[in-house]
Amino acid sequence: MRNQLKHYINGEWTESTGSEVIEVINPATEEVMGKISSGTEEDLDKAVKAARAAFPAFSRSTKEQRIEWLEKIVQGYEARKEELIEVMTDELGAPLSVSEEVHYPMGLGHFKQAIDSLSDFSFTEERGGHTLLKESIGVSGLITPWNFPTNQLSTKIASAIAAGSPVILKPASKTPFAAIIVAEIIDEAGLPAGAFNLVNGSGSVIGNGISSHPDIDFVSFTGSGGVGETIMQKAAETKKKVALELGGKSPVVVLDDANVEEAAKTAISHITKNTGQVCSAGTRVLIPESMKEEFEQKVVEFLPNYPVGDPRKEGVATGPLVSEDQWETVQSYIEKGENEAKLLVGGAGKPEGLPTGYYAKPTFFTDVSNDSVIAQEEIFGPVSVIITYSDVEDAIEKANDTKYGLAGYVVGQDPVQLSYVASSIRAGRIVVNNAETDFNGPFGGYKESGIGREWGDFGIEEYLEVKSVHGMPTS
Ligand code: TAP
Repeated sequence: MRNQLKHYINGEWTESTGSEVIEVINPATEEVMGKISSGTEEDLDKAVKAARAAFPAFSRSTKEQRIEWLEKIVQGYEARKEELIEVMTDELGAPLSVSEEVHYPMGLGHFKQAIDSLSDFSFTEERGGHTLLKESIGVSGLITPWNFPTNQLSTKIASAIAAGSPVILKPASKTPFAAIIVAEIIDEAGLPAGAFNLVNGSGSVIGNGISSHPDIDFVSFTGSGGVGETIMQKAAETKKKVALELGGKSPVVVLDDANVEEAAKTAISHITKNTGQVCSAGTRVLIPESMKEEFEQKVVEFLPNYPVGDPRKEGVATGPLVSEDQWETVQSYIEKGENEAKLLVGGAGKPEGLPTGYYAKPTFFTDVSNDSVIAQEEIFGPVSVIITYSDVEDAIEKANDTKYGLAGYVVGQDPVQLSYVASSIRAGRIVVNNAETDFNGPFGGYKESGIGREWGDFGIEEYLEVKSVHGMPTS
């Protein structure tokens, strides 16, 4: 059992002022794996005061000093690799291989990238008639979701440290333990007291408190659109800046010269990796009418190669969903899909032999209309839809016929067509033929997928204000 009933405030693990606890459930066993404190407004207030007090010195720290802190965090993160992998498997249900190959390196990648980006970053620029100064935005509140326990908090924390902005982190209460390990790592890296604070608790108390707190200057949130909207409304009261990384319903455009086997594997990996609980997952497959039948056959043939099961068991590709609520939501969408379209593979209920744990069947629907509920709403589970198109213009129109714009994927061979489709999709990140992730590539959404960008130098900019100084003395 993992218990951490303290918050990390002003450089110390500090008793909560409240007595309520939140139980954290292992989604594979449905058992309580640990407890955290349900923080209070008083706890949050203490953390904000500590961050405010840290601000003057932290915001004036040198680039070299920030790089040194980030390097120590990288070393600490690497030293706790095994523990991070295990904890993410237990709290999220990610198979050990996914924790090791996806979650662990993504968390690490952002800290390393911040060092690279900071090395080349200029906080002062001469622009003819004025000097531009980039200065810390102030105290930043970070609210993170459960689906990538270290990725989202790492990109936010790394960028904030690079910018010299003190933070208060509120991790998702479903997956707090990886965040607690990261806090221990930061503690050992020797940041000034108050520069990093972690307050555990519910979204309704701590998340809400961060959004409306008059002494917090900026909120960076990743999660659902509904909560994003609430945060914007609350933040409006104190006119604070808000960055939102929300959901998506990203298209996978399969061009007519694509290798159909590769295209089927790509589509499958989007809903099996992390059990489809990925904001940028490609869950709308757009396929030429002429390729539909062969593509469907390949999906049905290859899907058993991505087995669902105990995330601690070797060979398992797909773990459970994070919680019972998430399981219920996914089931209701599968049931809707059964009325709206043709079930190709998968379906409602638990996979055979897995009565315990929040397991769902990886599911593909076909003959799907782009305006149906399952084609328009983010399901956040192992469910994908196959939609046909007549020509490339039709594919682009359908790809963009969504309120979201987080990501898009293109699979094919002709470089002219690939570039044309990549530049025509209205989304913040496009991946052509499963290209590798570049941690310096900005991440964020068009349309209702969000506001702002994270990762790399664009991520650092979010935690900065710009000041124009006219008549700055030159010596
Ligand atoms: P959210 O409810 O959006 O939770 C994300 C974070 O916001 C958590 O830390 C949560 O705290 C906090 N929060 C909740 N209510 C808040 C409020 N009123 N003010 C400020 N913060 C608040 O997401 P979820 O419940 O974890 O998942 C629900 C759906 O959101 C999913 O089905 C999926 O569609 C979407 N989602 C999207 C993403 C990304 S990356 N775009 C990630 C996760 C989920 P608690 O953990 O304490 O509730």
